[in-house]
Amino acid sequence: MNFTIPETSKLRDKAFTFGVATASFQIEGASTADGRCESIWDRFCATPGKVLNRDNGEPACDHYRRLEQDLDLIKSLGVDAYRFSIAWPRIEPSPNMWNEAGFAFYERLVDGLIARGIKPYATLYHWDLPQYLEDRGGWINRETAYKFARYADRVSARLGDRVASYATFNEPWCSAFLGYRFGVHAPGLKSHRLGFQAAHHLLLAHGLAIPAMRQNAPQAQHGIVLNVTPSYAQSDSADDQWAAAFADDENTHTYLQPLLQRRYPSRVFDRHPDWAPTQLASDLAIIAAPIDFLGINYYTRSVVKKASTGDYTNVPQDGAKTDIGWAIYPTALTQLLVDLKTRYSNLPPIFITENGAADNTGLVDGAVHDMMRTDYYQQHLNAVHQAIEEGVDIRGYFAWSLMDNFEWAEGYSQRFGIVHVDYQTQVRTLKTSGKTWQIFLAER
Ligand code: IFM
Repeated sequence: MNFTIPETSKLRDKAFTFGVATASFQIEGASTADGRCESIWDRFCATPGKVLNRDNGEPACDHYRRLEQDLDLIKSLGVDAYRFSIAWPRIEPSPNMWNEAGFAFYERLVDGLIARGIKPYATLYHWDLPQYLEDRGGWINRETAYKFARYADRVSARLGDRVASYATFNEPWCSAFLGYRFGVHAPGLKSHRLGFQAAHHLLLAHGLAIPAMRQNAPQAQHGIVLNVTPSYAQSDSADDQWAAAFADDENTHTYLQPLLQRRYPSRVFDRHPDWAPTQLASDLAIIAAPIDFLGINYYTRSVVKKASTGDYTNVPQDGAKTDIGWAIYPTALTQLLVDLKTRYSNLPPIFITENGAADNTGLVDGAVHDMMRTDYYQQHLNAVHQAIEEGVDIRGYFAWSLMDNFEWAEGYSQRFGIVHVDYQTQVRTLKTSGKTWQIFLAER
């Protein structure tokens, strides 16, 4: 099989970056190796009732110990870049203690990629906060933003321009809202107020970190990655239209407006003044530090209607869904990208930093025929192609994920990989989707 992409598409251009993505906690395992400290996800997994089947980050894909083999696997795909995250608990396992073994692991990873002709795309924070920081309030504590900036400085000073692209945060919406507002991710707190306060401190941490990162790695690109699930109104009624606009402000523009326009969307805090975060007058200017790219993670859309109590509710959707229950709706990706370009005159170049499907098709006779996932990629590549045709500056696309891994509160029950992982034997098997990527990438 191969993906069908128009001959003249920019996606066929070698300047367009294709890659695969992972995150530290989801693949590394080795949670006590070489001085790594406990993270909020280790604690959350150990708390009964939080993670399906009480799964945890051990051994995950045992990537920490299988680094060389996994680097060869990435190479075999023919990708231009590999997007990974760095575990803060390996780098600073206790306050102000900078762990040589932690740096050495990521140095081997980065150098191993470069030796194989693959560009390293590093994310500094993909949800694994050191537990000792959570014990002091985590992202509710303003101090954590300054601690992050120091950590980002150390890492970028060490890895420098060997890393082609640095993202401060992956999906601050998830860290703040799933972690502190809805309680379904670590650390499991449930308060609107705390959710927005955590969001503010994550954004502040991003803005505080960027100048030093730029100084340490002047040739690298610096940015941030947001997850966006665009909201569609269930009907044309003014109420439902309002609900969709409110939901987008709450979930997307609460993050994007401070980053690009130095302000929060008024619709949310006018309606809920008690949700507004405590901030200093200078914070928004710090948050809006110029960035070189914006990463967009896209999986699905939502449909909403005005709620009789509260603001809006999600409406169940008909039609095709992935195995995790998320609607397959590629048109929303094109519309989102075009909408961002229209709304934000200073929108930086976009990278689709994650896109993919949970498809739990199993191994049969040594093969995984994950046709739903393969088709999902085809449809979303078409959607990206269409957005480029409509004038959006998109520079790259990363498939989530390189391999099956720990899917947070869903444990190991949901498989997102283009490579199958047998968690008992740690054998990796390229799926049909992975083979399709391989053929497409080789033929560009
Ligand atoms: O697995 C996650 C990843 O960590 C962040 N983005 C969404 C993926 C699928 O849920």
